[in-house]
Order: sequence, then structure tokens, then C-alpha cells
Amino acid sequence: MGSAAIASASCGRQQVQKPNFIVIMTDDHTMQAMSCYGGVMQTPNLDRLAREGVRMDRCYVSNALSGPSRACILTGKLSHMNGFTDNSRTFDGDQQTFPKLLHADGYQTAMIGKWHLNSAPQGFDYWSILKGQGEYYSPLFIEEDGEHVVPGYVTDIITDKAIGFLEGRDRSKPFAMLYYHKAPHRNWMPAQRHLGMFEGHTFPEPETLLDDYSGRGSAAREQEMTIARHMWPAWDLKIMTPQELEQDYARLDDTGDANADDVKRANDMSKSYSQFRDAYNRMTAEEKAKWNKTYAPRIAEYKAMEGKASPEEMVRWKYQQYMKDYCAVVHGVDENVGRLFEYLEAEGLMDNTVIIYTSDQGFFLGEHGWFDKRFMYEECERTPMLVRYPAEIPAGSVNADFAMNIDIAPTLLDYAGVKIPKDIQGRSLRPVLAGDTPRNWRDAVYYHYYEYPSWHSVKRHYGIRTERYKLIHFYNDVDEWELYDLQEDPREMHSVYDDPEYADVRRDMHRRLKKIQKQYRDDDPDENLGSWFLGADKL
Ligand code: SGN
Ligand code: CA
Repeated sequence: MGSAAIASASCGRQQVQKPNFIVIMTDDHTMQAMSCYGGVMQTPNLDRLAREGVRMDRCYVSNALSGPSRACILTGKLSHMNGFTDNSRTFDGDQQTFPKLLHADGYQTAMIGKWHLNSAPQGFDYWSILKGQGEYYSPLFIEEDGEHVVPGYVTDIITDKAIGFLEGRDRSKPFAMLYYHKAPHRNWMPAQRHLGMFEGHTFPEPETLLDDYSGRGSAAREQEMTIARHMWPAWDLKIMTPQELEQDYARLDDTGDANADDVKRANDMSKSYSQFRDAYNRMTAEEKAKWNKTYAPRIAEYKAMEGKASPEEMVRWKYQQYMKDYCAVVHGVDENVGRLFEYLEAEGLMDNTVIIYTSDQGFFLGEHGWFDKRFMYEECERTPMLVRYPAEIPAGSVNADFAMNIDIAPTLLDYAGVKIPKDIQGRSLRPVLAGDTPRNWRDAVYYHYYEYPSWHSVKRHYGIRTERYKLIHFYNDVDEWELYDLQEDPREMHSVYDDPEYADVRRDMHRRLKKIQKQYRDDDPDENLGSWFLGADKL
């Protein structure tokens, strides 16, 4: 019995133990790849959280990008308040975060895995973070004493470190551990034991795979995240032979007569090869051999199709390859989460720990013909959220109330019995998770994305999503509005912004947007807050 328990027992009061916390976060893992959400692959260990806890069906991020989402989670505040609007920012680590507040309350805190905030973590007793995006094989970790390359596979290593932290914890204190995976972020490199696990499997195609973007504005048309044209052969599709990898792909400079598109394509190609070569060379000779054996049939298939297949056939083929790699990487997460649960079971920690599973945002798995995220469309604005805490949360519950990633901080503070600071913009989900949603719960969520011009060329936008409708404003280099009736058009294929039948809805949605911007103090939403500078491409 810890000293605190002895003290309170001697006062004649029953000891109320503070729960432990584990926030499991992945990077770019979307509901469409989770069986508990009816997705295309099996995720038995993650599903356990849904089966024994609650599955949140409407959890939204407010800025579908890694660094911004992480900053929202840490602070419980939206991007314009915490200052981290896009991935080129540096997080002001001196500001208030939930790990600091828990630490001050006596929690032992740890941060393990992908951090992606460009400044050193604060408020943690232990931290071990990936540098930038991190690598799949032999990743580089930064710790207080410097940088270390750790041999092995990133998802396994992050889990080893998480279990290591728990092993060495101070058992007299509750803990809060952020267990943040890199997987399944681009470029989707599976663990050795999962290479080829989906060979022979055909994934169902999303209805909108061959979207032609009519019915929406220029943002949907001008993005650079299509499977058809923007997936890189080496980096993304792994369709290069080891011999081709040895060659150099020259970068073109744009001073000659070459047209700008050709220059861009050639330079992307060169980048795809050099980036992939760096990642590939982190594998041991034995690992490379298995890798090459796995991908040889894919390369042969590609070479047989090249120049012969129609553009449509090519997209469908690439989609299948993308899914095979993405899902194999997710499988690695699921397996490791299972390993962590085994440890928690053995230590008797499973039931006095609030376990949250989420991703930094959702992701497009071929919907609208896309990979990546960033858009305020459902596939990535929404993110998975499962929470298990048997003391309060009924097993197998499903909840469709609006949750946001800024709610995680106040929720954990609430469970810990720590006063929630007034400036936190999220709300505690504690009653919602228990099935007792307050009557004045939110009826809309807010979104604001800033990173443009930049990767994937998704224009800046903000908007509101209510029970039935979504209003989006694309701004900066354009001034375009989109309105969706999600009941009639759940795939967001036809904006009804200019449809006279929706004139009243449109007026009402504008009013609600103004109101929610006021509530969250996004006072000047068209102001240039994005700090992205072209060339900062290793973030
Ligand atoms: C990298 C990726 C992009 C991705 C961003 C942001 N390119 O730059 O495809 O959108 O990360 O992702 S890559 O060539 O490095 O794979 S985020 O989840 O970290 O915000
Ligand atoms: Ca991400």
C-alpha cells in the first residue's frame, strides 16, 4: 500500500485512487481501416476497447494535420489559440498543457513516440520522441541526453519503450502515458513479419475512387493528393527494383526551356527515389532481401501494365497496392497494442487505467481518389476515438455526440479531479462517455486549416459541421464557399451552396458559423496565420 493510501485510510475515509491514463495515438489511422467501425481490415485489439468501452462515432479534429492536432490535444485549445497552426511552427512549450497539470497534481508523466512539435517536450518525467516524422526502420529517437538510433521496427520499439516506462514507474503514483505511434503515416512501410500479408487480397473500392470533382470548387480540383497523379513510384508504391534504386535521378533546374510541369514531375521523381533510398538503406541486408522478395511480383506486374493499362485501371491497381501496405502497417499497431494490453493485464492495470485510442486525424483511403488528409471532409475531419474505463463507461456503448480532439485534455483533468482551467476550449467528455450527455452539449464542431501553399496544395479553409449540414469557406488565394447536406449527400460530392432551395439553410449556417467563431475566439479567420514556407519539406 502506498503512503497516500495509508494516510487516507488512517483518516477513516475510503481511499479513492486516481486513475492512470494511457493515450494511444496513431498517425493518419482512419476509421475505414478499423473493424469496430465497419472498416476494411481486422483490428481485434483496438476493437477490444470498443467492445469493453465506448466507440465515439463523431469525434472531430479542428485542423486535420499532425502537429496542429497534437498541439490541440495537449492544450485543449484550437490552433489560433495555441499558436501551432501548421507543421512548420514551433510549439511554445512554455504554455499550459494537460501533462503539466497532471504532473503538478502528482502524476508520473511520459511521452513516447511521434511528437512532431519541433520543440522539446515539457511536463514529462520521461520522454523519448522520434525526430520529425520519424523512420519506420532503425528510427532515430531524441531523449534528454541526445539522439539514439534504435535498431528494429518503429511500432515495436515505441511499444518496448512504453512497456519499459511502465516497468520502471514509481508505483506509489498514478501515471499518464502518451503512447504515440508513427504508423501508419506515409510511406507505409510494414514490419518484416507483415510484408506481403495482404498479397492475393482485394480491398473493396470506395464509391468515390474515380471522382471527377465536378460539383465542388477549385480546392477539390487543384489539390495534389490523388492516387492517380501524386503518388510517388518509389516512396509510395515501392515499384522500383534494387538496381533502379542504385541509379541517380537528376533534378532538373527550371532555368532552361523545360515546362514547369515536367520540371516538377522530374524533381518529384528524384525526391521519391532519394527519400525511398534513405528509408530502404536503414534496413539490414537480411531485411532488404525479404523486402525485395516481397515487392518483386508487384514490380513485375507494374512493368507489364506500364503503357498498356488505361488511366482508370492504373488508379485501381495503385489503390490496391496502397491499401496492402497501409493495412499491413496498421496491423503492426494493432498487434503491439495487444502486447501492451497483455502487460497491463499482467500488472493488474487494465481496469484502473483510462485508455483512449485516437489518431491525429482521419485519412483518405481512396475516397475522392485521394490519399492524405487536410480537407474538412468527413474521412479526415472525423477521427477514431475509443475509450475504455470500466469503472464508469458501459461496455460496448456507441455514442454519436460531437466530440473534439480539444476535449481530451479537459476529460483527463476531470477524471484526475484536477480543476479544468477556464481558458481550455474543449469540454470534458467524462459524462458523455458514461452515457450521460449534458443537455447543453455542443451541436456543432468547428474547423480551420492553414497549411497552404504547401504539401498536397490544399487551400486554406474553415467551416462548421452541424448534425445535418457542413459549410466551408476556402480563402487566401480564393474566396469560395461549399455547403453540404450530409443527409442527402454523405460523401460530399455536390455542394448545394448556390442551390436556391438551400437559401434558408445557407443563411442559417452562415449565422451559426459566425457564432461558433465568436465562441472559439477565431475573430479574424481570414487573417494570414499560416507560417508555411515552401522548402521546409522535411517536417
Ligand atoms: C510529409 C508527407 C506528406 C504529409 C505530411 C504531413 N510527405 O511531409 O504526404 O502530408 O508529412 O503529415 S513525405 O514525402 O514525407 O511522406 S502529418 O500527418 O505529419 O501532418
Ligand atoms: Ca497525421
